[in-house]
Parts: sequence; structure tokens; C-alpha cells
Amino acid sequence: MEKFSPVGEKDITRAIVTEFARQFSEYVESDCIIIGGGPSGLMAGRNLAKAGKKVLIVERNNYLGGGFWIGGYLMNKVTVRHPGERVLDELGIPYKAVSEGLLVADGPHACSKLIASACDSGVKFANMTVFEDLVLREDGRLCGAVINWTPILALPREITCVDPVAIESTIVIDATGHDAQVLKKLEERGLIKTKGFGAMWVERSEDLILEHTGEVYPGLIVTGMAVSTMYGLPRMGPTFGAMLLSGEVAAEITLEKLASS
Ligand code: 48H
Repeated sequence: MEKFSPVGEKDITRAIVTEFARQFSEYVESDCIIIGGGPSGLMAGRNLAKAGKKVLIVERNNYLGGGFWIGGYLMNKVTVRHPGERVLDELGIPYKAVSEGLLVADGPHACSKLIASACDSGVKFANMTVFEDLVLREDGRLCGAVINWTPILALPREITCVDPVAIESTIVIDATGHDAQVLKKLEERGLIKTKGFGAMWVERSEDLILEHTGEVYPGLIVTGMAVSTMYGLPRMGPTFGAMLLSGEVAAEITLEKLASS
């Protein structure tokens, strides 16, 4: 049987440190920072990277995918309503039609294909990294994010005097789901007003999310469930077509903004 190469502990550590530092340094400045690696953020990132843009997704968890691993009620089948199957086809996600216009897929298969497609397209990730605040310029333009290691939040206050760092980009996308964490930071500063997401109404919600996906503040685009939180739109429960398509729309709008910046 072939032996493993004679590589020692120091070589492995050095490879990790060097590669991490190289990539982090490169992505301290990017075209677009996406906060949140759920379905909408991954889809937006994938399409932007496919179009040749430099994209960093900041995700507070170790794992990517947000709520896309599980459909609802801890059951790992995800649903998509027509016309969302176009994206499932594009990503090579198997599904079956359970009724007219309603498709069901395996959560792990759907989510891992989406993550792989984002990686293949060239998206880079800062996982275990939490969005803390914004970088704002004199003219009010948002042009970056303040981030820190997620574990810092879990430590006792006395030992968490760890300052965050900032990263810059032309566009920031809020893809943090229900919590709309980036929008909330602007709201804290009195710059926008969020309405909070509305009660469930599947038939209305998904079309409204697509219609409202877009720029909410100079340099800030909102996608996915955070769109509902921004505009008080009805929620859609465990169905994901609008998350994927909203990510697509966010990428298109970002490309237009980048072209005119
Ligand atoms: C870094 C953060 C931070 C932070 C959050 O919740 P998500 O899956 O979001 P969407 O909008 O892509 O998809 C929503 C969908 O999963 C869902 O919940 C639906 C359709 N619900 C309908 C309903 O009626 O309830 O992903 C958001 C991601 C997660 O991975 C978070 O960990 C991450 O954002 N995140 N990352 N810094 N401060 N806050």
C-alpha cells in the first residue's frame, strides 16, 4: 500500500496559517461582502462570483446553508414552488413534483449542491465569523463590515476585550434571514426603519419578496427573509423558491451597481 508523504506537524500548521492569511489579506477588500450564508446569500454569491466578481460570504456558524438543510419542523425535505425548479435544475438538485407547481427535494442534497456551486464559482467564506457593525463614510455610504470571531461572543465578558476588524467592499448584501442584522445596525443609527416580518401567507409572500429585493440604502442590498423583515411582508414557511430567486435578483442588482460605481 502506498505510504503517506513524510509531512510533519509544523508543515501542516504552516500550510493552514499561510493559506488563511493569504486569502484573508486578499479579501479584506472585495466587490461584495454578503452577510449570511443561507440559501439567498449563497445564491447571490454564486451568481456574482460566476460573473467574475470578488465575493466574500461572512457566516457566524461553522456550517453554511442556514435554514436550507431542513424543510420545517426538523424534517429534512425542502419544498420549492414553481418557477423555483429552474434553479434546482441549474444546480443539478434532484426533486420530485408532489402536486401542480410544488416540488420536494432532499435538504442535505439541495443544500450541499448549492454550497458546492458557490465554492465552484469562486466565492470565499469567512465562517465562524460574526457581523458586528458597519463601515460608514461621511456621505452616509455603506462600504464595509466590522467582523469578529463568533466564539468571542460566547466567552465571559471579562475575557472578551477583543476588538473586531473591518473589511471593505463596494456593496454589502444583508442575507441574514429573519434577524436582518445589517438592516438592524442601520436602524440603530436612525438611518432606516424596519417593519418586522408579517404573518404567514405563502401565496402572497414569495412574489412580494422578489418584488422588494433590492437596494435599501446606498451600498446595501437586501435579499431572502431579511426582505420580509425590512418591509413587513408575509412569511412563507418552509418553502425556498423565493430565497433562491431573491438571491439571483440581488446578484443582478449588485452587478448593475458595480458597473455604475
Ligand atoms: C454572520 C449571520 C449573522 C451575523 C445571521 O436564515 P437563513 O437561511 O436566511 P435566508 O433568508 O437565506 O433563508 C431563509 C430561510 O432559511 C427561512 O428561514 C425561511 C424561508 N423561512 C420562512 C419563514 O416563514 O420563517 O440564513 C441566514 C444566515 C444563517 O446561516 C445565519 O447563521 C447567518 O445568516 N447570520 N452571519 N453574522 N450577525 N446573522
